[in-house]
Amino acid sequence: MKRIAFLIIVFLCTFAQGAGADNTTSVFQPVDPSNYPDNMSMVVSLVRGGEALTTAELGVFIGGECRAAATSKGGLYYLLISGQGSGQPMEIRAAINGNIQVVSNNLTYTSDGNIGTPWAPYVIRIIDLNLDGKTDISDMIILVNAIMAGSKDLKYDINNDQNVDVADIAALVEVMALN
Ligand SMILES: [Ca+2]
Ligand SMILES: [Ca+2]
Repeated sequence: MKRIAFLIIVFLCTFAQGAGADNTTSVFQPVDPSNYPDNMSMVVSLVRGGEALTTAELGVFIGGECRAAATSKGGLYYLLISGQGSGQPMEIRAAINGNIQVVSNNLTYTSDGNIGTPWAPYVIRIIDLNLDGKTDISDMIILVNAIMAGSKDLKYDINNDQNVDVADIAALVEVMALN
């Protein structure tokens, strides 16, 4: 059953990434998949400020090489990642408004593996409080000011624990440290 689910998702990823100019990515240029024997699928939802971010481009990198790239289809990013074997760390980069940043570096490649499905996508939260396409010190200043002002607005809940407090500063430091 798991295998069938994997094949369905691979099909969806292939379909979503299919030919046609409007489906191609412009920032990230993935390798030719025929150079690699294995596949892994990922279905990602990007969330920024509590809303789906559908205008980005996502790239999956292993050893500095782009192994998959996608624009959003129906609000989700379908990635079919080329690889060989399992165990390599993956870095996911997002291009937002012309800026490229690392948004995840804690996932591992698994041959025939799958992370996220169309019905339960893997959620990556983009922390960008001033919506300038970057996660940097400007966002930290906004966050610190919001916490000092006692804001309870969950757009400042960086660590997603439903509270706005100093723990969110530490969480933002971790996000900033990715880049
Ligand atoms: Ca920002
Ligand atoms: Ca929090």
